Amino acid sequence: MAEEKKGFFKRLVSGLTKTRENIVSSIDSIFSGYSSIDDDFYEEIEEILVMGDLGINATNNIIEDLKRQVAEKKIKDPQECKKLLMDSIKAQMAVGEAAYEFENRKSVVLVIGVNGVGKTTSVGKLAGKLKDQGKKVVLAAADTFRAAAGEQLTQWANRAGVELIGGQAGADPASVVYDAIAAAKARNADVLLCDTAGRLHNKKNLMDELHKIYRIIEREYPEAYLETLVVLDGTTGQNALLQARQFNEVADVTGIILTKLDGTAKGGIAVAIESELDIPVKYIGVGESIDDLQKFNSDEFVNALFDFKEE
Ligand SMILES: Nc1nc2c(ncn2[C@@H]2O[C@H](COP(=O)(O)OP(=O)(O)OP(=O)(O)O)[C@@H](O)[C@H]2O)c(=O)[nH]1
Ligand SMILES: [Mg+2]
Repeated sequence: MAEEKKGFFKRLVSGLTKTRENIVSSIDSIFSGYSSIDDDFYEEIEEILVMGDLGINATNNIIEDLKRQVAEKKIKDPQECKKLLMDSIKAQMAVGEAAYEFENRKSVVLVIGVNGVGKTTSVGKLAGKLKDQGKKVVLAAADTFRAAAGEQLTQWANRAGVELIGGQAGADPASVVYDAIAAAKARNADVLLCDTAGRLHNKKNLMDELHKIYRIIEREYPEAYLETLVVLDGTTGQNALLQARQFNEVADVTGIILTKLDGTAKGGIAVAIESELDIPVKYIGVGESIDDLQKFNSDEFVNALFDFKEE
């Protein structure tokens, strides 16, 4: 377990290389380039954070926090601001254990998101993780829109060693969820993970589909703890934020899975999502294999981003 974590941290550090080059190296040059802390210094940091996709809210908070601490601690050396800045981002993004309540309850996890962001892959990875924790997991292949989707999820189910309930291509996704709930109850499953289709033509369509699924869950499995995770592609920057906002309008989103942090220059979006929408990033993906998904840990994330090694 410790080994696995260490491996993940390494992948995170390397995955965030482009984001680091995009944000951190510019910030570093400001810390070392300025000899005193003045308005220009703050303005330059502010600009980099905004350009680095951290969003206005988070940036303002970080700058305010920095100014307050500099005043309180009477800091004179710009270099000392780095640690303060990191701590400020960490604090803003901290996710408490309560965010993972569904892992310890009888729960239904609905995984939604636009096409290609990594829903099916994330469902597969999450199934593997929960299975490793000794949980009984059932997967619902509720993406009946794409013919190959069921096959793709079946492979993940096999890899993770969990059961899958599917439907014919073109079948009603809500009916697949209905069948999967029956199976989850019959087998006394802990977590029912539902993969959904990313290709719903418009907002009305998506809303109708989701509401139908929610109705089935409420009616058939009211005792289950309901978690709705939106999957966002970390390479899409501001677009990901827009998607999260849109899904939040049609569903009661409880968390984000941010994928493809390996190789994006736009990893700063993780900070923006949290502060602009007040929805926690609960999991991050840094690759395509089953171990490449972990709970989001703000300390780890910011340390990896700044390539900072804890003593
Ligand atoms: N590098 C990288 N690739 C990922 C990650 N997560 C998913 N992918 C890849 O992204 C592609 C799309 O993933 P899927 O899981 O099929 O995405 P989806 O949202 O289910 O797509 P649709 O069902 O078509 O809407 C696949 O090639 C995955 O291997 C990640 O964290 N890192
Ligand atoms: Mg899919």
